[in-house]
Amino acid sequence: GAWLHFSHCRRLSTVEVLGRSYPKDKFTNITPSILSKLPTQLYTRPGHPLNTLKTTIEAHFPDYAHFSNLPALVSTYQNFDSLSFPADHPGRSATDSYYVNKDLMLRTHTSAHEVEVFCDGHKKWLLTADVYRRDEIDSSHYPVFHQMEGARLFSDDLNVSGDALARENTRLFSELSSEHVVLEDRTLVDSKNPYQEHHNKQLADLVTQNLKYTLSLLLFKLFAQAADPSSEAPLQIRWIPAYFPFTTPSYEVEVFFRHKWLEILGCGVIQQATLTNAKVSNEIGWAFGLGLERIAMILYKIPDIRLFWSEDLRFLSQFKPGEISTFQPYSRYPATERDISFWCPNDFHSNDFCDIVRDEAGDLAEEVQLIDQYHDKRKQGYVMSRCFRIRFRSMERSMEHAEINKIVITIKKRASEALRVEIR
Ligand code: FA5
Ligand code: MG
Repeated sequence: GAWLHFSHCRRLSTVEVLGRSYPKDKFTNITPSILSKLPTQLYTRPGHPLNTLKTTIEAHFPDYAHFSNLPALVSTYQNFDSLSFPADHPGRSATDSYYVNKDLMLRTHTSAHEVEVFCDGHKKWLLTADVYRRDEIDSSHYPVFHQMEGARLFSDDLNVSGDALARENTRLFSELSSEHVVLEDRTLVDSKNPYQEHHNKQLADLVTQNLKYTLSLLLFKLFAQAADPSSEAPLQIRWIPAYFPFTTPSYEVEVFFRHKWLEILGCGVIQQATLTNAKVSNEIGWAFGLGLERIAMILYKIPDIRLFWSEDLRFLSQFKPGEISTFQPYSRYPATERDISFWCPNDFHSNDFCDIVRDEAGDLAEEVQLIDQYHDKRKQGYVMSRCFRIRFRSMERSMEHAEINKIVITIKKRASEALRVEIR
């Protein structure tokens, strides 16, 4: 559906997204392969690890409102301005985000819906959605992934909400203990990660504590439940200071996984400007955004983020609805590598090249790696030569060399036309 419409419209001035036509302009960079992901909604498929993770987290927050079918197409106001992103924030750039045109884009995070949900009067809620980012290609990055946003508001009057919050924090703290998880906290509120000026410090402190305890308890439950009793070492989790334009203080949580710290969430105390945009300025509150694939990869021991998109029964039939189990690897089909070298114009950006690769090769593109850069002053106009190595592998079948050759020829052709590179 989406693909045909796109190619049909390619020379016209509109692009069709989820059954509606939108005018194109110089920002338009959404590709047919991305459009084809929009209707998928992996997290709604019973038994899919993303669905089980979503329902497990929702069950942990039974008194929160649960949302999960807001459309991915949002305004730049929703995604950025309503959250106080400055005009020159790099996330706004067309090299990082998918634009339908200058006013409409695919959400890059679930925070894009904060203002509308608060505006509807919800004070405790979770929201699950597919999000889209132009990014590199490797085992933990995919241009479509899933986030779950959570948020909670309290009266900004210490006399109204202080005692209940303090009691709740004491209770949450007493529940925080696990043999399977070690928690490390490297955060401090300081001048680099401050409370907001107009907030009562004591209340802001209680809200920050409530955020940390609420999330830590969720992570303890999730990871303890999935912990392998035979594994010697407990899982390590750490809190570190962070920066987001729409929260302060702000934090990120990382988990030690496969010899590296893997970031699983961002969170913080909501900036007053966001609450004012939502017409709830007499509240104070926190919000978090979880990366669902990252957490599912740890819980299920899934080694590659592309597996979430597999239709292979050897993947799908392993999982039972509601049950978190360890992924059993099956034999992989062989990989084929191809190098493509070209001279680049000065405005060359590797995300543009990766998008062409993804668009032509789809999930056959396992990794794109820049293996060589070469500088030549004598060559007019084109000073940089770059060599990219593309690794192709199918998750479900073996591939013919002729098939790969055909894809590579098309990638070269499209790169020379659209990116004005000169193939070497
Ligand atoms: C955000 O998207 C913020 N909206 C999170 C937030 C919400 C902060 C509410 C404060 C309040 P970030 O870009 O760090 O932050 O992404 C959040 C999480 O999404 C990351 O921690 C990571 O787990 C996941 N994530 C980010 N990029 C990718 C990717 N390319 N592939 C898979 N997961 C990703
Ligand atoms: Mg981050």
